Amino acid sequence: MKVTPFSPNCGAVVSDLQLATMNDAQLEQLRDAFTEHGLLFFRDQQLPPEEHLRFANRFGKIVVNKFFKTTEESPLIAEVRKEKTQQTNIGGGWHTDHSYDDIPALGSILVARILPETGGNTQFANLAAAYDALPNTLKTRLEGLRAVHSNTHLYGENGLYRFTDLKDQLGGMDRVGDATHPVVITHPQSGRKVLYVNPGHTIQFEGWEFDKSRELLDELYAHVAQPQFTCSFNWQPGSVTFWDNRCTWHQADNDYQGQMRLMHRITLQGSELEAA
Ligand SMILES: O=C(O)CCC(=O)C(=O)O
Ligand SMILES: [Fe+2]
Repeated sequence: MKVTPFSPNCGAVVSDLQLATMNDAQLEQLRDAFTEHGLLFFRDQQLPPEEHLRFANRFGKIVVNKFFKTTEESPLIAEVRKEKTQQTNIGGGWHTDHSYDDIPALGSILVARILPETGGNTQFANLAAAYDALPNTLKTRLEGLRAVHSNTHLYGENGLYRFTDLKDQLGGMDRVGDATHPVVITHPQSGRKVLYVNPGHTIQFEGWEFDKSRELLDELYAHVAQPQFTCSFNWQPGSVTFWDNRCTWHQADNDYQGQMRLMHRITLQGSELEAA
């Protein structure tokens, strides 16, 4: 198995490995690569739903998303679907999955099922690298802060998604809720300091006025979204990505109107996040 950086600060490509048939030693190597990079890309995989599930179960414990439809094949696999006729896509803005849970997801394993001819890339950002590059004054300001993460503004009764053509694809309107997490966490595996806020779910710093929060969050978001911390993955049939939700953001390009795109996602359970 070979692990090659995808871009200087964002992701790595794992080659010479079939996820479906890897042995236990390879799985351990894969864990190390996942800890080091937080974002792994795989090409030319044979990973039908039952093998997708088996890989997820070998790596960790599966956790089911509260809002997405699941696949016909398994209630443990979420469907990230955009029909030809739909305008809105799932995950079209920068976010990290499940940060609104008290115990956010460890990571997500996304498998391409139906792809548009071109477009439909997924972009990623590295929040450990972004934290390291913050000016010291800003690092000091973030010390000890906690932030509120929510899903109500997206999936609640009056949430953004309810006013789009995704609404019939989403359930769980009554399962919305918030959680608070440290703004700078120590990553449970790598031990690196990570900036843990994201545009999709973080609504404000705990105990701060909304406007003051907004100002600092926007400054942090602009910092993270810079090219040196981000990358864009072009899907091909057989592509798989596996990202760590504690140290990355992602967003799906919505640049293929009139074409269909279908992905299968399995999310893995994480652990409580500790302040750095
Ligand atoms: O469709 C994609 O590329 C990613 C969508 C997304 O946000 C997710 O699967 O968590
Ligand atoms: Fe997502």
